[in-house]
Amino acid sequence: MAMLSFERKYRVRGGTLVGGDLFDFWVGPFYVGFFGVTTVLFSFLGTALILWGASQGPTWNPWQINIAPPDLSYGLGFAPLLQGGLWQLITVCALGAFLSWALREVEICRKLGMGLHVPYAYLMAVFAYFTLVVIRPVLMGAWHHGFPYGILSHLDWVSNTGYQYLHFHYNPAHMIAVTLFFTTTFALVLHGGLVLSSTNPQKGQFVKTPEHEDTFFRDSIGYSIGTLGIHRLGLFLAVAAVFWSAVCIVISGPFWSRGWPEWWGWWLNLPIWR
Ligand code: UQ2
Repeated sequence: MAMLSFERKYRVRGGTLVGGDLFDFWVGPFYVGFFGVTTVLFSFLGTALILWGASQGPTWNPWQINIAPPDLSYGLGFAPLLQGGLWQLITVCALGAFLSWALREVEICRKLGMGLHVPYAYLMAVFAYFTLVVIRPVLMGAWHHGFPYGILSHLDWVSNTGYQYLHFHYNPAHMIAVTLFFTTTFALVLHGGLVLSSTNPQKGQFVKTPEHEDTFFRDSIGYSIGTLGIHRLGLFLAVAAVFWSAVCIVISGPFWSRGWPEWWGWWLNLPIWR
């Protein structure tokens, strides 16, 4: 079915969570909805605050612009605008925009009668950001522990935070997260390669069936996970990678404040080695 005739049939009112019919319309190709409006408002306000913060700083070099969280002494209280208050407002705008975007996705899913897999997957990324800038700072008692908003400054934060725990690769949750990220790319290269190899034939050749795809993996490794299964696996791997990333940072500080190599003492001290 041509895209336009499909859209004529399915671009109908209803499915909204908030606002009823009020914002139930499209602008060009984009669905608006109540949460489209809040997404735009939060992102414009957040971007304006970043630009104003940059104008109060020492540089317009895009790599070096930095909007830092408050000093440790402000704890979990409000800080003056140029002492981290901007960072706090920008964080609120970012979370407002991310949550609005997720809810706009939910409304679109509901309109189309689809499952909510995409918004839930997206929300896992929002949860990882929330962990970095809210959950961990709250557990550690100061907004100071959030990461700074800047291209190079956030990289410095990641590096410094890692070295604070001596060697982050010894963090067991980090190990799980990294393994899941690599496994995600492995699954995607298998899937992308398999689909292209069977559905994009040379001139004069025919498109192959899913049985060809199954048979390739049965012949080569004795097992095929199936055409639906590979997508379940991909969603699981990607969501789990992000989840364990959030775990690996939230345990660093609130639940383990020494070097991560030392955490493995429990293994070295097992009585079986004596
Ligand atoms: C598969 C299948 C697909 C696929 C892929 C596989 C026909 C189009 C890639 C193979 C995947 C397997 C065996 C799982 C590998 C496990 C991990 C943890 C990476 O069988 O069905 O459908 O795209």
